[in-house]
Amino acid sequence: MLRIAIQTKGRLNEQSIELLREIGIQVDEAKRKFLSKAANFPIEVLYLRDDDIPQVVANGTAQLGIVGLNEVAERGFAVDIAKKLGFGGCRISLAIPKNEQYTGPAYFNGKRIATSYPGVLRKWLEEQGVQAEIEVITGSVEIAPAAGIADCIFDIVSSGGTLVSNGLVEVEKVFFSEAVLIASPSLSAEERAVLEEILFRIESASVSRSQKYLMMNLPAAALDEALTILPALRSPTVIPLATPDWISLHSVVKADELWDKVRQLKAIGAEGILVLNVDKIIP
Ligand code: PRT
Ligand code: ZN
Repeated sequence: MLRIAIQTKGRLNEQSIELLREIGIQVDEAKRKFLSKAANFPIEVLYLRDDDIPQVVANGTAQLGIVGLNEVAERGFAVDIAKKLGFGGCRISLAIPKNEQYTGPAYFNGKRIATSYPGVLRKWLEEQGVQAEIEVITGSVEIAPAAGIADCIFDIVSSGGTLVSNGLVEVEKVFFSEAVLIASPSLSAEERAVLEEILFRIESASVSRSQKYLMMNLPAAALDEALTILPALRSPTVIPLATPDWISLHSVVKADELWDKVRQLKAIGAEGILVLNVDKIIP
């Protein structure tokens, strides 16, 4: 039985559960406790604070985990990054009071910087050859300059709204993060096989999220042109209609090309175009 550690509550909790659901791992949320077994997959879900997830995966208490890359980098435990998951995107940035003149990394010489990410910050300061004082605080880092605890901050930014409302300006984007699936470096062959199955399912789910299923009626004479517009997985499905000289055409298109394709298909006479979400694409 494999164990996957996810965040109990917070920004990554819902999307972690949603991802598990999407790949067919059902966790009964009503019965959520410290540890809960999936109904239909050989896996147990361990709920933890995100700070603790890299450690339990590194020491093998859980074989897998879903956590922000920022936590993995900060904690420094030996874990494998099995997959970037495309949600929880953010960056860790240096920000200074908005009335200050920023002159480049040397600005931070002799400054006191408040952060919950001393490890990532220390590494950057060393790379830049900057001598600064790090004030480690957990939570509400953005109020540190106004409170006189520090001169500037190194904190997570996503929309940037929190910085603006605290009179701060982002001056260095140091570390880019998103949620990742992490794995213990010492998985057994059996555990590795379950991980491979999970990776395969995540890949299928992400491919299907980026695709749309299109159905339309089309004059049969326009088929050749339609085929140049719609390169499907192999080839579009063509079904004769009761109306003579008309066909029904089914195809899969990339979601970001949908409107362009629809416009081109309408131009060659397509009617009654239906667009459906794709649940899974199994290559
Ligand atoms: O309780 P637990 O320890 O598990 O949770 P936590 O409070 O430590 O973390 P949580 O739930 O806030 O965030 C979990 C993870 O989400 C982080 O480790 C990041 O990988 C990711 N993430 C993505 C973010 C943000 N976006 C984010 N905007 N984490 C925090 N923030 C905070 C940031 O600290 C700042 O206070 O949001 C504020 C800035 O947001 P903007 O949009 O105003 O720039
Ligand atoms: Zn945390």
